[in-house]
Amino acid sequence: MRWALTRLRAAIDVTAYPLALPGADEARQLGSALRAQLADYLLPRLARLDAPLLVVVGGSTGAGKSTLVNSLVQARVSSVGVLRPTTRSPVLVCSPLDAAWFRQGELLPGLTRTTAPGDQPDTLHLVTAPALPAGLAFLDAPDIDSVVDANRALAAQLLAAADLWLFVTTAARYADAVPWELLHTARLRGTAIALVLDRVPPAATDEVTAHLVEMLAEHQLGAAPLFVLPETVVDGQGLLPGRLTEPLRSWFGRLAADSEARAAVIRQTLDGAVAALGPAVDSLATAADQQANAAQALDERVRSGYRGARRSVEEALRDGRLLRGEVLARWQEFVGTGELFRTLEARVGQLRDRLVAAVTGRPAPNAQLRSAIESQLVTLLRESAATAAEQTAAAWQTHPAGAALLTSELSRPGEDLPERAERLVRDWQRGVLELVRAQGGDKRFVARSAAYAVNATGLAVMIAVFASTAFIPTGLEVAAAGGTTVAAQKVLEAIFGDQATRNLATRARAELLGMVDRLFDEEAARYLARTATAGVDAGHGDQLREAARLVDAARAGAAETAGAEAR
Ligand SMILES: Nc1nc2c(ncn2[C@@H]2O[C@H](COP(=O)(O)OP(=O)(O)OP(=O)(O)O)[C@@H](O)[C@H]2O)c(=O)[nH]1
Ligand SMILES: [Mg+2]
Repeated sequence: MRWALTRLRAAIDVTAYPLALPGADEARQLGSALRAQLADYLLPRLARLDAPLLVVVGGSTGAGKSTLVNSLVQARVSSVGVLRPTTRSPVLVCSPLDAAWFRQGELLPGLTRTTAPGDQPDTLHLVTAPALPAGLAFLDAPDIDSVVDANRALAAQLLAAADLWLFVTTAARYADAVPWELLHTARLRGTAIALVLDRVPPAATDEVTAHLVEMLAEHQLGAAPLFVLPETVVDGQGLLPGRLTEPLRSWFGRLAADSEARAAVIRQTLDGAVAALGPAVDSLATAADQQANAAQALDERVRSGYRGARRSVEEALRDGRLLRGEVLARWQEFVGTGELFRTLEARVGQLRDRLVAAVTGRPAPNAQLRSAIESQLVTLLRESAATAAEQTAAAWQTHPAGAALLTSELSRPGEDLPERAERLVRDWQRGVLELVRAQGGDKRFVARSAAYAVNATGLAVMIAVFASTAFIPTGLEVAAAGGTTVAAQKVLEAIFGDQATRNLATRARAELLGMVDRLFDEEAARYLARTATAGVDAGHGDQLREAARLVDAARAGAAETAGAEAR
């Protein structure tokens, strides 16, 4: 069983609920409460079933808890005060014979043992009381309904470490909601509970007691022992008169004397606490699954946003949009005047030779066309990246976890995107020229082997990429631009009519799209890093369920062994 619980604790430890989903806060709180209970109580208790029974005295603010503990052990071990709340740092009082166990710090290991009273919530003031029999200890806890947050949290943590809850409330406060919520939880969990109705005005005793008994029955707590203490005057030491606390003291005395009765109380609370782990861990697992699903959904929105960007680049390459404006003008300039080409024959080989010839000795238009292509492409990439960043941000904004992770810089392209896009295009252009040069061995292709020829062909290939379907810019500014355009178009037609150019263009296009993919992957990675660093793991839900299943199996095994022993 301890092994199964240790494993469960590890599974709870590694599971985080970082995404801002409804229920995540609750899961975080439940997770840390369970972790605390395993460390504070379940593991040390299972390791030492014979350790003293710990009675945690909890209840309403100012109900007289500290006074009661002092009176039960016949010493002023815990401060009593008129200012609420008085008890901020818990006080544990035990027999000197049990002091070593509590000092050792197996139980409630997170609390530093002190030998003097303090007001730090992370300390445990240890006191011994010779009047207290061995085998039984009291822990005076802060108020469970405190106005001080730390008090409430600590009180809940201490109650989860109790073998027995001694609930103290008063005639004035017994109907308050908070104690009943805690009592309800305790009952569901099977925790051993006893109650003290303190400071009851004698005249109201019957009425108040009857009402409380009714409420206990309603909450299925009718079996819990109830002690009613009338309002009284405390003595000079601040202790209650002995005859009033006598029934309570003798009840605890009997429990201390009877090791079997004590073991039964411990077993009841322990079994209940272990059994309650299952449903609690189940709800953690559900929350963990929701985290994983949300992380996946957010990532999918990112991928879909950048798939859209990739598509828009592909489309722009396909629909000839890039062949307009500056690129077209430079292309026309590049291929020369209409004069030259009007006389061209349609034969491709000749045309190519003419093209090369036309370009030879005319480096300026060459460079201009190349930079026109570059700036067109860079603009396209920047626009597509900007749209993707914006659309992904919008998609995240509508998701609660996404909205929480979103930052304004995510909704814009990466800061260095412009440079990366420029580098990409230049690299690609260089790559296209390489490709052409590599074909240089094929004399058919670069007849003159001059750098100009490579450049000219390379640029023609790039242009071909911009019009990569059977598309020729027919109707596109043809009429307007007149002869020059017609010539340029003829060259295009010729280029497209040429299988070798088409093959090169296909390769160049694939290369460009591959580079664009990597560029957008890097852009998307900024988003994906957000969900990745959040630390959600899709396996955590199943790990939790598996760990809970092992705890259940260990419980069933333990029950069977106990049954066999009983027979
Ligand atoms: N007259 C009278 N006063 C009591 C009785 N019980 C407690 N008091 C006083 O009520 C005040 C609060 O008592 P505490 O014992 O400090 O109450 P507490 O529940 O420990 O309070 P917190 O730790 O602040 O939650 C003190 O002034 C006590 O002396 C009682 O039965 N009769
Ligand atoms: Mg107190």
